[in-house]
Amino acid sequence: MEWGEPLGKESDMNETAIRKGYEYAKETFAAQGVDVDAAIARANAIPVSMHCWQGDDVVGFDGVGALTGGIAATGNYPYRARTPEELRGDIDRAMALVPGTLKLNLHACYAEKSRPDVDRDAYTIADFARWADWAAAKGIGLDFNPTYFSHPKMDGDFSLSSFKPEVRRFWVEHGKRSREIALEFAKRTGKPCSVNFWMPDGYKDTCVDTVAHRALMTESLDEILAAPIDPKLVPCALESKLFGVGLESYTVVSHEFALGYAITRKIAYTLDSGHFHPTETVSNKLTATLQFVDKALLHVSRGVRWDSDHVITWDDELQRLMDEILWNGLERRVFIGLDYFDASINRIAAWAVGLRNARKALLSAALAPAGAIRAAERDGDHTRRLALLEERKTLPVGAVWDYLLLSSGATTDLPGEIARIERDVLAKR
Ligand code: RNT
Ligand code: ZN
Repeated sequence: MEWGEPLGKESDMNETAIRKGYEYAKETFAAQGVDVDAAIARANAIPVSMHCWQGDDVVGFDGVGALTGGIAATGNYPYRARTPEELRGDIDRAMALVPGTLKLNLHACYAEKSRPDVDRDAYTIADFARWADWAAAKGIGLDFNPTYFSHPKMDGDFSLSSFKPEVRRFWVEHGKRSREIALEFAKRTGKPCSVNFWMPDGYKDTCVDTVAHRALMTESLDEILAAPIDPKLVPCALESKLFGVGLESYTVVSHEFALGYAITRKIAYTLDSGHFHPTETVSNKLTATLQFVDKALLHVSRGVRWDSDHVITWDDELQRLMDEILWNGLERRVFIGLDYFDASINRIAAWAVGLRNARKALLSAALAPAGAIRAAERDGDHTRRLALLEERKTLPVGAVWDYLLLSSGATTDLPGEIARIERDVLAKR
């Protein structure tokens, strides 16, 4: 066989080799005091919320066309999902490629309107009935996001903090409806439904009254959150951002604003990996903020220069983030969602690669001999701590991962499976 020749898809030999690898890994990890099966169970139980918007370049179905708000999906790979049926089909296909517990993170612009004249300020569960039925049938939970972009009622890029009262009114109502819809989702799926508030509000150039918009934003958010809706069923979160494209100089909901608001209003803080200065990392911020907020929501993403939304790879930061969650037992206080959009590659592959990386990093965190590494730190033995951290990187995580794929029916041949889906399904669009 030539080097690089494709392997047969999940052949018997492959399966035998994977099982052998798993046995080897089990012994290797046991020698480190780690129970592989317990680690798999722990990593699999943590829900990862799949963002619906990777499938159609954040276009949605409530009919507004161009993407605004300082975010952009670049690339023109064919086969974008154009209808709710195509999008749900693609989500099903991507989910089938990923092991472990998943949720779907839905944006309000993915409404399937129950009547043609209903707008975002008046949406109800009726406008999302098909999504609720779909999720309930699959037995998965939903998360929700009001959509404060790509809409004629935006005042430029301002929404909740616009100087125009009628603009604020419309968007405040949208926020209220979003919490009501989320409550219905939670009831129908039997699982909590988070609501993430992200508003692009900001200026391209120097803002000279930086207080006014922030005061309005606070007032609008307070009004949205006034209705008593059980935060256990509908945890609300506020997402900060450093800047947007075309909004480089001033962002109303900056890091300090969002963290301060979340602490004082007792809601969750959303940390998006792409929303900070390039040398800042969300993994470094998580336990710092969790001293003061009860819950955090993650938008796991990958910033590259000025784009905050590249497909997540299994890099050091992703691993560090998952280590922080598992090593500190924060599974119930941190909601993990993904947030990226790449229109330059097969969109189902973009989903699957990122979701698999999130799960892989969770598995690696669960498999790591964290107790031994921490003991070294407690003993003040920083040499041993560093050596153990480096040794950990070459433990046979890959062998356990392959076994997890095999035993959960997620493919061990992702490129082959993607090519098959593209040929048999997508190319017929
Ligand atoms: C934008 C924010 C926001 C969006 C999604 C579509 O910078 O990250 O979370 O990406 O809501
Ligand atoms: Zn985000």
